[in-house]
Amino acid sequence: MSSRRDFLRGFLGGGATLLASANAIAKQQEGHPGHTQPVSGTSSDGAGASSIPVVTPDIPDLPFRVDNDVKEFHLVAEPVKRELIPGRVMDAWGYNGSCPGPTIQVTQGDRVRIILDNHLPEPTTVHWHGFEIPVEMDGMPYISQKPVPPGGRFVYEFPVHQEGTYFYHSHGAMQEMMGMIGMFLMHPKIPYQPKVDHDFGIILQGWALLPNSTIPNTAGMEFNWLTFNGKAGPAITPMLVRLGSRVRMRFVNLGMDHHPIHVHGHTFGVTGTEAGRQPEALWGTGNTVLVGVAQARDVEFVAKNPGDWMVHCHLPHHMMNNMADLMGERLIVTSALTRVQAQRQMMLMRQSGGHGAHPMEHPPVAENAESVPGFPQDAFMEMPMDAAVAKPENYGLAEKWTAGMMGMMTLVRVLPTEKYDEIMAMRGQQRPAEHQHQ
Ligand SMILES: [Cu+2]
Repeated sequence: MSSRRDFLRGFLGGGATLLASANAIAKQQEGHPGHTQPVSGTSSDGAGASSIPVVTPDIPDLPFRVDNDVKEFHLVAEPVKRELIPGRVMDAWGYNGSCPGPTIQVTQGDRVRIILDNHLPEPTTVHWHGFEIPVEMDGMPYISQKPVPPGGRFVYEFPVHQEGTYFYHSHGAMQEMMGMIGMFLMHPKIPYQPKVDHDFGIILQGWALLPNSTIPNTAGMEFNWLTFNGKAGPAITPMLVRLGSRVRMRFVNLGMDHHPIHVHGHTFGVTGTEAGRQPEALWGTGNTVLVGVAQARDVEFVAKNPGDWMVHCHLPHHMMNNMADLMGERLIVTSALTRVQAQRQMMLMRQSGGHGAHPMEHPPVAENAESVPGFPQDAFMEMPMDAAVAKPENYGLAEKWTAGMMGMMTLVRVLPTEKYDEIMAMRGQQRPAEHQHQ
């Protein structure tokens, strides 16, 4: 395993690093990039008066300006390039250069204005999923408003009286499948109890992306790329938390499949749905939560067990990249693959899956492997690409960790304080352009 110095050189592009100054930056950014202030805090009773901002890994927040007590956001619907894993770029649609769209964070009681500009080649609208707002603001094309033409603008404005994990999306079915969704987080006026130390949001999506195409087949039913916040494992940025802290994770699903999201090493309560906070009596206990289409689920737990713990969809085919390639091969080859065929399968995956730029590597297989019915299964899918996804949040993970990460798989890294601070310092040092494989 490389030393920290080597690692830093890797992602900073060489040169010495000044951890001292990085520490200072990280102190400000700790836990929530893009925010240095709590998002609410209207009451004056000091600690306990505000919620911490939610971190949506690999997705930026949408900035706003305040105009006479109205929080005004500017949302631009447009085509977006999204790199699922290094080397595999998708032509999706989204908002403000991001797919999923940027995260909107407001506080219960806010009045919100969202100026929508349509830079798509066809009409669109934005629906505010589950919002209790006047029907003219509901974003239903032809029903509650005229579709916004290409180059057109529509201004949504409404008071927010709810709280919880919400989202916005186009109400065109195909546009939804092109990625047009974003999180809309309503922080409660009075913070939830018990307070959490870390708060994360993840959008679950599935894509039918044929090996020779960069454009998702929005009518297809064979979903071969499965993403958290528009990234597939191992390119998804892990969630970093302090050992002993209380953690909330919010999951939102918009796609054609339901996703049972499983957290390793911890037991959680389901504290919220797509309609806000649940009464404590309903939280229950679990380690897997089914997030159905159009649903949101918040889970909370105390990160009491140190280590790098998996957070993933438990549908086996959602723990893979490039399902279509595999299915193509398996349809042609009805019996077990020979070693030669397996090698071809691996080549195919490398070509279409972004592994082409990385050295071919696979785990050892037995000498008689091809005579064993069923071989291969996972052997040629597990290809490490640690260097390609190196970033502070991945620092210190086991060598070849990336070989075990595909599809809807990421980590919650429960770190002792020193280690947490060290990585946050590295992150503070890193320039944004090098951070995102966007
Ligand atoms: Cu799934």
